[in-house]
Amino acid sequence: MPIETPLLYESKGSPNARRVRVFIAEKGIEIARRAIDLGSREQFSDAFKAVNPRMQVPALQLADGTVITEVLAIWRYLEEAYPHKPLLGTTSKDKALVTMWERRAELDGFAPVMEAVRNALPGLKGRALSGPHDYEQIPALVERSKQRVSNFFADFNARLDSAPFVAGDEFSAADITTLVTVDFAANALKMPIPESHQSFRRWYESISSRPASSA
Ligand SMILES: N[C@@H](CCC(=O)N[C@@H](CS)C(=O)NCC(=O)O)C(=O)O
Repeated sequence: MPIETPLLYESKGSPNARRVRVFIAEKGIEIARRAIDLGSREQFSDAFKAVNPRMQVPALQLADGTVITEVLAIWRYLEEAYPHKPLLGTTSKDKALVTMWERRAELDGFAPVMEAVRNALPGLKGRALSGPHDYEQIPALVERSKQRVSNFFADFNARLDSAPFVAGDEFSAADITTLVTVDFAANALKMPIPESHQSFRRWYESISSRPASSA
């Protein structure tokens, strides 16, 4: 059956899918969704492989059948297609700053949390990286990843000492990745933001109370 509006393939337990869900909720748009059950390995089913051969969520299928994967690419599409309430910046300077801070949140925070989790969980043996290729876990990476998460907390606390939002004066996608990273670290690694990091904790309280953050 042809799909008339974009269809988001996602999964409740997926932090990457949550980055897209919160973005959609912040924009206040309605996007049809289909749940892929990662717990029962539905990402490896022939039906989902036909949608995304990389076997990952999120994936956004457009009306013409095009499938967009990668959180940043899905965000870019949604920002252009639904330009009200911009979340990726408006001026050249702000767009660059949102990209810069969002990349730091992903590379210095989100990725180390993911690395620690995927190299530790017994259920992910042989699947240390998601995607089309199998990789063995490297247990020694877990401690290093946790050190990187601690440094991310300290660095972002310093940033939030002097800015109300991660990228500056406005809420943006950089706040979304940071929020998802903080919750992921607290839930999966039992690493909440340390009590000493008051600016980061104040930011978290305010951002997590936004209605879209529960998406
Ligand atoms: N770089 C991708 C990463 C997507 C990704 O890693 N998704 C995870 C869920 S958070 C997944 O699909 N995992 C499937 C698996 O572990 O086999 C993006 O930005 O969307």
